[in-house]
Formats: sequence, structure tokens, C-alpha cells
Amino acid sequence: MRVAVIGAGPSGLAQLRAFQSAAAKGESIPEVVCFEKQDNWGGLWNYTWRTGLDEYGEPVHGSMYRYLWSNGPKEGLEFADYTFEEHFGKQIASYPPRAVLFDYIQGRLEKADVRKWIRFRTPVRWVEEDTATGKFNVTSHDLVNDTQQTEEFDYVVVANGHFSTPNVPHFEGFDSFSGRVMHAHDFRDALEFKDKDVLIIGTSYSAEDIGSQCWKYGCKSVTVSHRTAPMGYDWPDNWQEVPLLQKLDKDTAHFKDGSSKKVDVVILCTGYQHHFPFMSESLTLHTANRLASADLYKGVVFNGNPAVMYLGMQDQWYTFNMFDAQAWYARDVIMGKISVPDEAARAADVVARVAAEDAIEDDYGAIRYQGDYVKELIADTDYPTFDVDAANEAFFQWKKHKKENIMTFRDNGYKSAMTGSMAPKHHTKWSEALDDSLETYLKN
Ligand code: FAD
Ligand code: NA7
Repeated sequence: MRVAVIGAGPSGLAQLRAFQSAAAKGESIPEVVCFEKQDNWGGLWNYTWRTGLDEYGEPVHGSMYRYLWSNGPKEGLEFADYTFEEHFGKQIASYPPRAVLFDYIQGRLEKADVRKWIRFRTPVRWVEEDTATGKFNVTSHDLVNDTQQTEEFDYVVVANGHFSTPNVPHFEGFDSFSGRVMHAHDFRDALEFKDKDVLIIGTSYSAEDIGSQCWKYGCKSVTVSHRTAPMGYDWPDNWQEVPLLQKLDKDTAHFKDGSSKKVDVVILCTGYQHHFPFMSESLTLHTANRLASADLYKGVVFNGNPAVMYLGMQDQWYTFNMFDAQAWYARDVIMGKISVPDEAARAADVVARVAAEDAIEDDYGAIRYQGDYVKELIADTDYPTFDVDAANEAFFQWKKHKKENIMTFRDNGYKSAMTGSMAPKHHTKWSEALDDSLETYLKN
């Protein structure tokens, strides 16, 4: 049996680790081939300075930027089978910069010795079902040798992420604006905007964090324009929230309440699209960015064809350990340890998940909802069980700390749901810590 895994980001890597852990227990596992279009693993956590197209003419996957620190507590994402203490030999502070989390992700995989299963620089171009055999023809492109090949697989696990293809709305006046218009996907270095008046459209994580980065690295002002509602934090003095942008007139932005502001740059923090150009139509997932993805039984198994799995397609409070729970579940479906019900029952499962999400009242409810989902999947597999309520608690504290002070929330520490130990307070306040290197962060 052969399994194709598309993408070697945290989700695809979780799939490799799931199979390797079964093999380590003496089970016979299928042949696993992971296709990765970048030259290294880690997905978004594998930082690139590039934007636009890469050296092979491929769309650049990376949406992360320099000086990015985790936007949620590490206690919410910790692997149950590989703790921060195991990796770093000590407990570390709660909001690690990107390089620290990248190192952590790598550590588990190096130990598991699964790099040999990955074909780097090999994007998948096309996946279609052979209706006669029920198998899948997967066409991939070896970029280095510029050759393509089509191979047959029994199962396909899609783990290409959904925060790389930007959603780019148009606003009147963009084409004659005297400054720069860009999407968050292309943002790399906040220092570029030192002493500038920055206009941000959107009010979610990218807006909050890119605005905070620009503030931290010395921009002149941040103006955040909302379509639905302002974020409502107690922002610094040079930060304002305004209704939706109506138009730009050369260098001046006009907003829905009649106010205006001269700006140097517009950063569209308007989210991303689920994008699967390599999947044939009958195998393509169509979903919004929400907790209950459309068409995925148990949030994993594609209802249109249960030999196709999608990992990490939900909007995310939980990340790495949720991807693990999904990957262990997908593995057990593939290995025949879990049986999947008929199409009607699978569709009913999705309807129930959507209804339960629609009934959520606030962010605390959303965190509990996704925590319960993680618990549900873990109960079905041998992924190490952990205290999900304790992880929820770290998220609740995080929400509270953000409300108290959006520019100091990263100075707090939380208790690990895996080991029960408290994270130390970081040695430097986030707002003053301009060096985000791994060496400096670990000096606690
Ligand atoms: P990705 O990390 O996107 O990895 C997908 C992989 O698939 C990539 O390596 C890509 O090259 C590969 N790929 C894509 N298409 C193909 C193809 N056709 N063929 C072969 N390979 C392909 N999460 C947190 O927990 N904490 C944070 O602080 C945090 N910050 C974030 C900040 C930003 C700016 C963004 C955009 C996301 C952030 N996230 C954060 C969420 C992030 O989505 C997850 O942490 C995680 O990276 C998702 O893993 P993934 O494997 O599903 O997707
Ligand atoms: P999100 O969380 O999908 O948020 C997108 C934001 O963009 C949200 O505030 C939307 O406002 C806004 N949006 C979308 N389209 C428009 C238009 N046309 N006009 C104005 N505003 C718009 O994306 P993020 O990039 O913030 O976060 C994605 C991940 O990256 C996340 O997991 C982080 O960890 C990092 P709405 O509320 O719908 O009105």
C-alpha cells in the first residue's frame, strides 16, 4: 500500500511521525511518500526572505516574517509525545519566536528519522482518481531536474496549509495611490516601515500582529480599518481603529465615518484562501476558514472520497497537537484500525459539527470547542492523551492577558499541559526584545 502526503509543514510532518510511531511499535506500515515543494521542512515555519515567485517560478509559500513570535502560548500547541522540556532540556518561556518553534518542530522529526520519506523541491501538480481501480494518480514535478512523473497511490493526505494564497480585495484608488499596497503574505520586515504611517485593513491575527510589529520597530502611526468591528484593545497612543476604507485619494485614505488619514503604505491583512490547484474537481475541498470545515468527516476524511484526508484545514486555536491528533486518526483509517461509516453518516457528522460551531457564543466557547475536538480524536487513537482542559486554560489566560495589555501579553508564562511545569518569565519584555534569535531567547 502506498500513501502520498502533500506538504511537509507541521501537518504533513505529523502524518510522517504518526506512521513512524506505529512502525516503532512493530506494526507494518504502508510506503509513505511526502512531496514538499520547498527545499526544507517546517511549512510556514521555514522562513524565507522571498516574496512573489521563487527561483523556480513557483508561488512562494511563506507568509511568516522576521521577528515573528508565537501569537498564542506554546502551552496550547505542545506535542504530547515530545515536550519542550524534552527538546530544550529545560522549560522555556511561553511565546517563542519563530526560530525556536522551528527548532522544536525539527527536533521531533530528526529523532524519528523520517526525512528520508520526503521528496523536497517536488510540488504535486495533479491528483486524480482512477475510477477503474479506486487508486490515485499523483503527478509531481521534480524542480531541480525539471522532470514530471505520475505514480499510483492508495491514499492521499493533503497537508498543504491554507495561509499562503492571499485574499486580496480591491479598494478604489489603489491604482493611483502614491505609496505601497501589499498583502500580509508579502510582509517580511517591520523595519521597512520605520517612521511611516501604516494603514492596515482587517482585524484578525495578521492585522494585530503586523500592526504590533510595525509599532515595536518604530513606525510613525498605525491605523486599522475594520469591515465588521474594531479589535477593541487598549492600543498605544499612535494607534487608531477606524471603519472600513472607502477610497484612497493619492496619499489620503478616506473611511466610512467620513474621517481621513494621510498614509504611506496599505497592508491588506485580509486573510487567505483554501487553494488546491493540484486536486481534480471531485477531490477538491471547498470550505471557509472555520472550526468545522465543510465536507470533512471528523474534520479529516474527505466526504467525497474517504481515501483522501485533509489535515489542518480548520481555523486554528490549537495547532501542532491538533494536527497530530488528526494525523494519528488519518493513519488509523488508512491502516484499517478505524472504519469510516457510509456517506450519509459522514455528512451527518459534518452537519452536527457545523451546528455546534454555529451555537458557540464567544472565543472561550470556540477554544473549548476545538479542545473537545482534539480530545475526541485522541480518544480514537493511541496518540498520548493529555490534559486538554489545562491547555484550554492557557488559552483563557492568554485571552485575559491580551485584554489587559495587548503590548505586554507575551511577557506572561503558563503551565504545561504535558508536564505540569510552569514556564519561566522571559528575561526581556517583548516590546524591548529586538533580537529574536534562538540563542538569545533560550538565555532564561
Ligand atoms: P503549512 O505550514 O502552510 O505547510 C504546508 C506545506 O505544504 C508547506 O511546506 C508547502 O511548501 C507545502 N506545499 C504546498 N503546496 C504544495 C504542493 N502542491 N506540493 C508539495 N508541497 C506543497 N500557528 C501557531 O500555532 N502559532 C503561531 O504563532 C502562528 N503564527 C502564524 C503566523 C502566520 C503569519 C501564519 C500565516 C500562520 C501562523 N500560524 C501559527 C498557523 C500555521 O498555519 C500553523 O502553525 C502551521 O504552520 C500549519 O501547518 P500546515 O502543515 O497545515 O501548513
Ligand atoms: P483571518 O483570521 O482569516 O482574518 C481575515 C481578516 O480580514 C478579518 O478581520 C476579515 O474581516 C478581514 N477581511 C477579509 N476580507 C475583507 C475585505 N474585503 N475588506 C475588509 N476586511 C476584510 O486572517 P489572518 O491573516 O488575520 O490570520 C490567518 C492566520 O495567520 C492565523 O492563523 C494567524 O495565526 C496568522 P471580517 O471580520 O470578516 O469582517
